[in-house]
Amino acid sequence: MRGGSAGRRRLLAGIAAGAMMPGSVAAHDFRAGAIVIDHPYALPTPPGARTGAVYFRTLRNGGREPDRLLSATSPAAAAVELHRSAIENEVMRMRPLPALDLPPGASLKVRHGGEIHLMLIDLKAPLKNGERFPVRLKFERAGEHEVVVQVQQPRTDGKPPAGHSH
Ligand SMILES: [Cu+2]
Repeated sequence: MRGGSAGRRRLLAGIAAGAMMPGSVAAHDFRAGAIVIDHPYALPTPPGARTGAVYFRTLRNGGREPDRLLSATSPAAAAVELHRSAIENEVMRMRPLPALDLPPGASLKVRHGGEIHLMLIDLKAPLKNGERFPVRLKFERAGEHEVVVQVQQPRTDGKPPAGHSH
């Protein structure tokens, strides 16, 4: 189990590095075992909106074992669902995903305008630009880890923000 103990040392080093910068969002990525959660973010929501979405710049499995994101919770919403958007009969629809597969080496883009997002159901308050809120992610292998989501305006690249019309 030589490789296993080396992996464990790397894991502990990662935790120690994270613990040395509490509250820092300069790097703004999070490590859950072999999983790297790079830049969790959400877009501001209009007043009265009941739903929002959480995205990640990337969600990466740097380990050698498959993992899966099983579920998430947040104090910002009554529930958090894993969603995949797809065009069905020329209409964009969102379907709940039972889990999000993270094979070894996978680097998933979970960005706005993409296929996958975490849906915030029944927001307690609108998401305002510049705010942050926690989301707790539950991975099959890496366990439960809390990340801090940054609410931010999307870059103005001419594309409209991804719509969420439930
Ligand atoms: Cu959705």
